[in-house]
Amino acid sequence: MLSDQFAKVVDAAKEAVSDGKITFDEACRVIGIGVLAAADVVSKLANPNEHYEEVVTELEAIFDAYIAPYDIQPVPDWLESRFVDPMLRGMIRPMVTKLFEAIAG
Ligand SMILES: [Ca+2]
Repeated sequence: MLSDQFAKVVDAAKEAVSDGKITFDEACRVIGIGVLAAADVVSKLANPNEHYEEVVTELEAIFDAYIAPYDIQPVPDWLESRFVDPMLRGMIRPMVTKLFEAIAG
């Protein structure tokens, strides 16, 4: 399972929400750490392209579990649920795609 290798991303997400709120900077930081962790995982896989969906799914699951439920400060709720959450979540797949292009070829 790749999920063990994303433990540091879960830790970063938990730390960001430990005060009961998450700032936009914290959300971006967690996503950045997630992509770095993915780069580390992908670079160690023998057949990385077989694990593309798994990597995307892991990162989206962490986003859904730890970032989406919290109010991102200072974004108003209506804007967050309609725009900011989908935008941040939507960044994950293209970032992982670029990562695979760069590492897996
Ligand atoms: Ca916080």
